[in-house]
Amino acid sequence: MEEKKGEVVLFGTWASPYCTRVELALKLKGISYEYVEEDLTNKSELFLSLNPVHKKVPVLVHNGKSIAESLIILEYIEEGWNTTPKLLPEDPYQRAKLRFWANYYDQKIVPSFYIIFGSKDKEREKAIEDLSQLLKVLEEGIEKDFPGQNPFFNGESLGYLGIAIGSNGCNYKAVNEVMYAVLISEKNPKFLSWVNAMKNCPLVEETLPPHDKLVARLRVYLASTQA
Ligand SMILES: N[C@@H](CCC(=O)N[C@@H](CS)C(=O)NCC(=O)O)C(=O)O
Repeated sequence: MEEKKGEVVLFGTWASPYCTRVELALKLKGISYEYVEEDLTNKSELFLSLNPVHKKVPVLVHNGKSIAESLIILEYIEEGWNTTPKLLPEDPYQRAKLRFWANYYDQKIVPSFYIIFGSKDKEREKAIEDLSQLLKVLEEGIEKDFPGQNPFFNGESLGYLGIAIGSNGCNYKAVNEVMYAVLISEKNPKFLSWVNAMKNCPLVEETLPPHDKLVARLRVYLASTQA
């Protein structure tokens, strides 16, 4: 049930997994919001004034006040709306571990995708192998920190870590198609099964960018890295 907490506006761009994170959290909590598509090739003055430090989407504007950085926005939504479902569990240690792995994903896995896109031939093969090793660290770490649990969900519904990782990882088929390579493969069976389970959530399915549209967008991005 939505609490009446004023006006919420999300500045985003449709292909950005960081923006998908915020959309997932807002939808999960049942928070009404206005969406503004920002053209990153021609950023508006309004947008630049809302995120003058990083100049990146997503930016959430709540009652005229702006918040940037997707993981920080998730925490703001969790703390600002006392509605269920909760994105994080009660236990502080579990919360810290979930934040740790979300941070690991952003610091290690996401840059690895950029390296793969920007490389060629043998160098790209090596970068794909490096990604697999980083995913293995994630798989083992999560198994160790959350034995017998599914930390991507908080109870029945998608949680903070599922949002953080699923928003990006669930696009793996589009990435494979663009690269003519298998970036996420059976070499990382747990990761594959986690993202496939998240992809099956109706909310995730309706919020992720459409496959073909994303493939076309990623092809343009790939061409720009190889130019
Ligand atoms: N750490 C940021 C990353 C956001 C980000 O990289 N956004 C990209 C779109 S996917 C962006 O706005 N890029 C514009 C630019 O770099 O000029 C977050 O979690 O929100």
